[in-house]
Amino acid sequence: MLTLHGFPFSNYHNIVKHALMQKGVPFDEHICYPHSAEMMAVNPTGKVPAMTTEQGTKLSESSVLVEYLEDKYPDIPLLPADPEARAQVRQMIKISELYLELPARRLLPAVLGNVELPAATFEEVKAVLERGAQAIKMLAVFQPYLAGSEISLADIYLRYALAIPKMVGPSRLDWDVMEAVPGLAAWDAMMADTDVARKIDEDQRANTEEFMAYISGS
Ligand SMILES: N[C@@H](CCC(=O)N[C@@H](CS)C(=O)NCC(=O)O)C(=O)O
Repeated sequence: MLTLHGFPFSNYHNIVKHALMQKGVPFDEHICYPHSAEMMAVNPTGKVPAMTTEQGTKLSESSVLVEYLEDKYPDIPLLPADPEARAQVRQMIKISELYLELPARRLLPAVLGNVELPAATFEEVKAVLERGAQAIKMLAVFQPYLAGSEISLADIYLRYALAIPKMVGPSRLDWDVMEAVPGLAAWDAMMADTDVARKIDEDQRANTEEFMAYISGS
């Protein structure tokens, strides 16, 4: 059986877990933390998540993993068939990663580790986040999903890419992504109101204590 390696507190882990569950692909969840010997054995970067496929191939990088799932298990598609529409879904995935998740992540040391960051970092992060939010505002159709009437990888990716912007925006930047993009809050509530999302959120809550212990020990 396919194995997903990582931990349920991780938003990147949950992108892949959500895609697996949405597609109904059976998998084992092997709980391990970044840079542990177990993780290094399956992912040379040591980051979460990684996957061992049914064939035994070890793969990493969340976007690569969800694309692999789409290639390997096409029965329940999460990308449109039309190449133009497929590219538009991938465009929203890329924007979610580069202009929302990654810049907001730069503030995690301040939030989780009480590290003092220079004011310029906050300004830089806010400028990139505003650009990401503006791009999603222009690209997403919310009918009711980002790319139209069917859920796609863009919806799954953005749901978890928003985790850190939602946390650091109001508390550190005096800015709220949920207000910056009309329709985003309703879409987010709709995405949360599914069996798959509820299970993932429940697993995340259950992993919080262990994850915090990992953070304080690392
Ligand atoms: N580009 C990677 C990012 C994964 C990532 O940053 N995962 C976090 C956990 S949410 C991690 O492993 N952090 C440890 C580190 O950055 O060394 C992906 O898309 O899978």
